Amino acid sequence: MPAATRMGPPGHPPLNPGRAVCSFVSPVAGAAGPGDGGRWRLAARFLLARAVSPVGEVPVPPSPLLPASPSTAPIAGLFWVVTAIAALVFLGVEAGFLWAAYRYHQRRHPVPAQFTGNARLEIAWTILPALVMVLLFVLTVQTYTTLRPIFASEPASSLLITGEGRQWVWLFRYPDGRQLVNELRLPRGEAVVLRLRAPDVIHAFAVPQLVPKRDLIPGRVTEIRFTPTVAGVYYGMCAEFCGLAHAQMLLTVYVMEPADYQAWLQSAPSGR
Ligand SMILES: [Cu+2]
Repeated sequence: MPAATRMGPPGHPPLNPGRAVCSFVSPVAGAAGPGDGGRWRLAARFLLARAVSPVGEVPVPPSPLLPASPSTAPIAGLFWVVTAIAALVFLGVEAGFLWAAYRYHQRRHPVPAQFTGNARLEIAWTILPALVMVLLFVLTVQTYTTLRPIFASEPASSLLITGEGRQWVWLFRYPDGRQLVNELRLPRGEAVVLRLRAPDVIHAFAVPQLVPKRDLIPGRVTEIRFTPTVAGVYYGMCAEFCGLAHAQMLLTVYVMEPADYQAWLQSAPSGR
C-alpha cells in the first residue's frame, strides 16, 4: 500500500487520501506492525525521518512520557521523580554491596566479627524504607489532587465531540454534524469534552500523550476532558481487549494550530 493512502476500516472510504503520514506505529488497519525483526527497522526509519523532517511533522511514539496536555504532564513528572528515587535506592544498595564485598573480603578480613543483632541498624532499615514509601504516597496524592480539578471541572467553553468506540472502530461526531472515523482533529489550546459510548463490549480510550486512558462501559456515557497544548500528531488506541481486531482499533489525533483548525472546518464537508 503506498504510504500516501490511508485506508479506513473495512466498509469505510480511505481516510485523507493524499495525506502522507510517516508512521512509527502505523495507524493503518492491516499494516505490518513491529515484530519479526521489523521493530529495529521501524525505529531506524523513525529516527531517520526525525532527522530529515522539520520539527513537528513526524509523530512521536505514543509515550505517556512525552506529555502534550496538562492532564498528562503531572503524571510524567511523577514518573521521573519516582524513577529518580528508585535509582538512588538502587545505587545506594549496590554501592553498599560492593563496598562490603571489597572491605570484608576473606583476604582482608579473615575472621568475621561475631555479634548478635544490631538494634540501631534494624531500626534504620525499617524507618528509612517507610519514609520513602510515605514520600511516594505524598507525591502520588499531590499529583492526584493536581489532576482532579482538571478532570472534574466543567470548562467554561469547550469543543464537545460525541462518539463511540465499537468493534473495531472509533467514530467521532462534531457539533456541526461532521463525522470522523479513527481520527480526531482538535485545535491547540481549546478545552475538549469527549462524550463516548461503547455499544457492544468494553473498550478503553487511550491517547497516552493527551489524557489518561478511560474505560468505555456499555450502557454508560464516559466523559473525557482535556486541553491539548502542543500541536502535533498523536497516536491512540483501544486499551481494553475487545475481540479479534482489538489490536487494529487505533486512532490518530491531529492537534492543529487554531487558524489551521478553522481552515479545516471551513474546507472539509460538514456532513450535514
Ligand atoms: Cu479493544
